[in-house]
Amino acid sequence: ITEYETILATVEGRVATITLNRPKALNAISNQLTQEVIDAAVRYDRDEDIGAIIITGSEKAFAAGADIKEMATLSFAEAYTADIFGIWERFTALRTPIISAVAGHALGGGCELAMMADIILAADNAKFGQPEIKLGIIPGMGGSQRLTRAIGKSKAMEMVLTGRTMGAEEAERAGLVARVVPVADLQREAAELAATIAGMSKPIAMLAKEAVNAAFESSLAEGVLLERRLNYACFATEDQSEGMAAFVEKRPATFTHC
Ligand code: CO8
Repeated sequence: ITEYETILATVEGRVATITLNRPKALNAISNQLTQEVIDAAVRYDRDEDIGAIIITGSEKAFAAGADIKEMATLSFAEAYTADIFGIWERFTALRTPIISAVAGHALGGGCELAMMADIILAADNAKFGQPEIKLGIIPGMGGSQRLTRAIGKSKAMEMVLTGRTMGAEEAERAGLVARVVPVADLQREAAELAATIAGMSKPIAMLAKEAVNAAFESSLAEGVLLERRLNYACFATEDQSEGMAAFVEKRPATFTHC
C-alpha cells in the first residue's frame, strides 16, 4: 500500500506497522491522517496473513494531539453533525491485536489514540497527557474514559483538569503502559512483541482480545460467563488441537489460524 501521504504502512511477516508521518506537525491527527490510519488498519484487520498491528510515530512524537490548526475555527454544528471523532469507533472495533509503540509526545488525541490500542509499549522518553483543557476544550477521542479506567479517577482527574503530562515511568507505575524500553530499542521491542502475538493462532488471539475487552464493558459475572463461552469455543479450532498436541509431543506448535 503506497498511496498514503500522512502515514507509512509496511508489512513484515505477519506484522503490519502503521507509522504516523507528519513530522513537521509532530504527527498531529488531521482529518486526512485519521482517514488514512483507519483505512490501513481496517485493511490489515481483514487480512488473514496479518496477526498483529503496530501503530507508532517518531522518536520525538507519537502524536501531539488532534490537529489544532484544523480545529481552531470549527463550530459546534460542524463538529456535531460530522461527528468528527466518531469515526474512531471503526478503529476500536478492530479485532486484530494492536500495539501502540509510543516515543515522545502522546498528547490529547495522541494519548487517546495510544489508549485505543490493546497494549502500550512506551519508550523512556514518552510523555502522556490530556492537555485539552489548556485549549478550552475537553478530550474528545475517549481520553476521559480510557485514561480513567487505566489509571483511576484521582490521577486521571488531575491530568484532565490541569493538563499536566506524565512520563513513561509514572505511566508504567500507574498501569497505563505495559512496559518501558530505551527509546533506541522501541521499534525492535515492538516488532518482537507483535511477532510473538502474530505467531499465535489469529482466531484464538481475537477471542482473547474480545474476552479482555469485555472486562471494560460488562459486570464481573457477565464477563466471566463470556470468557467461559469463548474458552469453550477454542475447542472448535484446529489450532487448539495443534497447540495441545505440540505440548504433549514436546515440539513447538505450528498454528494454521483456523
Ligand atoms: N496540532 C497542530 N499542529 C501541531 C500540534 C497539534 N496538536 N502540535 C504541534 N504542532 C505543530 C506546531 O504548531 C509546530 O508547527 P509550526 O512549526 O508550523 O509552528 C510544529 O508542530 C512543532 O511544534 P512545536 O514548535 O510546538 O514543538 P515543541 O517541541 O516546541 O513543543 C509540544 C512540542 C509541547 C508537543 C507542543 O507542540 C504542543 O504543546 N502541542 C500541542 C499539544 C496539545 O495541546 N495537544 C492536544 C490537542 S487537542 C486534542 O487532541 C483533542 C481531541 C479531541 C477534541 C474534541 C474537539 C471537538
